[in-house]
Amino acid sequence: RDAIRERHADAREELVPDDPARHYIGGEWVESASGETFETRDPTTGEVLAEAQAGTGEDIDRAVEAAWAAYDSEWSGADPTKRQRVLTGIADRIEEHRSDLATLETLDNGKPIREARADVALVADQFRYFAGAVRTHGGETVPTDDRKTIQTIREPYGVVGAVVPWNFPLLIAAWKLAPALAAGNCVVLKPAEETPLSVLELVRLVDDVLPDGVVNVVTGYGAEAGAPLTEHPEVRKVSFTGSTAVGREVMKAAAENITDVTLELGGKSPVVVFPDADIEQAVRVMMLAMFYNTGECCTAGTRLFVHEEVYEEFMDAFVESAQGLQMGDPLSKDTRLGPKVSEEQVERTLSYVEQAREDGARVVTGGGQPEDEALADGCFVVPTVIDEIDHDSDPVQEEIFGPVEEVFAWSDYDEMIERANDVEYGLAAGVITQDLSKANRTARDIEAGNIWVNQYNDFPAGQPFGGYKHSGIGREQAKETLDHYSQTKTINMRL
Ligand code: TXE
Repeated sequence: RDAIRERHADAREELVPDDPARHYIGGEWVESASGETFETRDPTTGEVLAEAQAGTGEDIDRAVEAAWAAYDSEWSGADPTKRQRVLTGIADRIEEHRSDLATLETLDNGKPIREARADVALVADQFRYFAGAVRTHGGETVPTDDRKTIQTIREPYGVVGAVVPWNFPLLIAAWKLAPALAAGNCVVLKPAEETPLSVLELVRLVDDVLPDGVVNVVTGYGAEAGAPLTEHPEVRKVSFTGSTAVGREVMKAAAENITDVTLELGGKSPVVVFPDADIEQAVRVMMLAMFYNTGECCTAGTRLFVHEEVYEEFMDAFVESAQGLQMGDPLSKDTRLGPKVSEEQVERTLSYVEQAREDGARVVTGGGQPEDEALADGCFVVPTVIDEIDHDSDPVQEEIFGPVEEVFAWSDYDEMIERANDVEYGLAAGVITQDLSKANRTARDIEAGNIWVNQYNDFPAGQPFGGYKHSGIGREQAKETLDHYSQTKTINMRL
C-alpha cells in the first residue's frame, strides 16, 4: 500500500506541476470567472491529484467568443495543407510525449498503463488519419446542361462544442478534435470532471502548433459547464459522448438551436459464442471484450450468449481466466485490471450486482472489492461473472459500466437473436465462430453499429464508430465523420 502511494506521489509531482490547473481559452491559461475550483483524485490512492477550475456559463461564453475570433481571423482561411500540417504537428508532439501522457491518464483515470499507452498511440494516429483525410474531403459537380455548372463545396460549421467523458479522456477528445479541426472548425471542449488533466496537458504540449483560440478547454461539472456549452446559441455543432440520459438533454437543447449533433451514448453489447467456437480463443476475446479498461467501455460485451453445448466448458475456462486477471497498481506494466474511476462508480457497479443477487441470479465469481490490503485505498472491483439472471431485469437492461459479465445459455438461434436485440442500446456486438457464414448472418441480424468477429474492441482510425437505437447518432473516427463536422454549400452558376 505504501509502495503504491509513494509511486503515485512521485508520478504526480513530476507530471502535475500546475495546481490549480486552469482553463485554456484563446491560447491563455485563465481562472474561472467564479473563482471556484474542484478536486480531481487519483482513484488508485484516493489522493487529490490537482485542483481544476470549476467553469460556468461565463467561462463558456468567453471560450466560444475566443473560438469565433480565431475562426474569423485565421482558421476559416486555413487551406487543407495548413490544416494537415497542424494536425501532423499535433500527432508528432503527442508521440514525443507519449509516455508522460499515458502516465498522466493512468493517474487520473486508473486505467492500466499498458492500456493508457495503447490509447495514446491511437490518439496520435487519429490526428494523422484526419491530417490525410482532409486532403480528400471535397464536394462534387452535379450533372447538368452545358449552360451552367453546379458544384458543391463542404464548409465548416464555425465553432464546435465538444463534451467528453472520463473512460477514455484523451482518446475520445481526439475523436472529436481531429475531425472538427480537419474540417476547418474551431472547438470548445469540456473534459469530464473526473479526468480533466490529460486534455489540458495535450493543449499545453501543442500550444505553439495551434493558432490561439482554435482549441479551447473549459473544465467543470456537467450542469455548470457542460450544459452552457451544449445549449450555447453560438455553437453550430455539438458533439457529445456520455450517458444516454444526458445525450437526450443535449439533443433537446440542440433542437432549440437547430444544431447538428453527434452523440455517442451507452451500450449493453451482446457477444454470441457458437458451438463450433475455439474455446480458448473465445475466452481470450471475452477477456478483452469485458475487462478491457475495467469494463468502463461503452462497447463492453456485457451480455454473453454461449451455446448450451459448450456452456460448461466455456464457463470453466472463462471464470478461471477472470479470477486470474492481474489486478493491482495501474502504473505497473503487469497490471491488467485497475481501479474504477471513482467511488461513485464503484457504488453504482456493486449496487447492480446486489440487485442481481436479490433477484435470485447466481454470482459465479467476484461481486465485491478485493481483500488485498495493498489495494484498500483504491476504487477496485473484482472481475465478476453472473448467470441464471432474468434478461428483463435492470442489471441486464441497464449499463453497469464495470467489470461485470452476464452470461446466458442459448440453443435456438432465433430466440437468441431476439434476446440479443432486446435492449434499448445498439452500440456494438461480437460473434465467435469458425463458420464465416454464421458470423455474417449474425452480424446482419444484430441491431448494432459495430460488429466484431473473433475479436473485440479493435479501433483502427478509419473504421466508422457509432450506435444504433439509443446508443447514438453519427459516426466517429472515419472519413464520413468529416461530413458530420461540415455542411454542404451548393453553387449553381449560369455561364
Ligand atoms: O456520465 P455523464 P457519468 C454512462 C455509464 C456511466 C453513466 C454515468 O453507464 O456509469 O453514463 O456516468 C457531461 N450537459 N457513460 O455521470 O453525466 C459530464 O460533465 C452537458 C457511458 O459520468 O453523461 C461529462 O463531461 N454535459 C459513456 C460527460 O457529460 C453534461 C461514458 C459525461 O457525463 C451534462 C461515460 C449536461 N447536462 C458514461 N451532464 C460512454 N458512452 O462511453 C453531464 N455532462
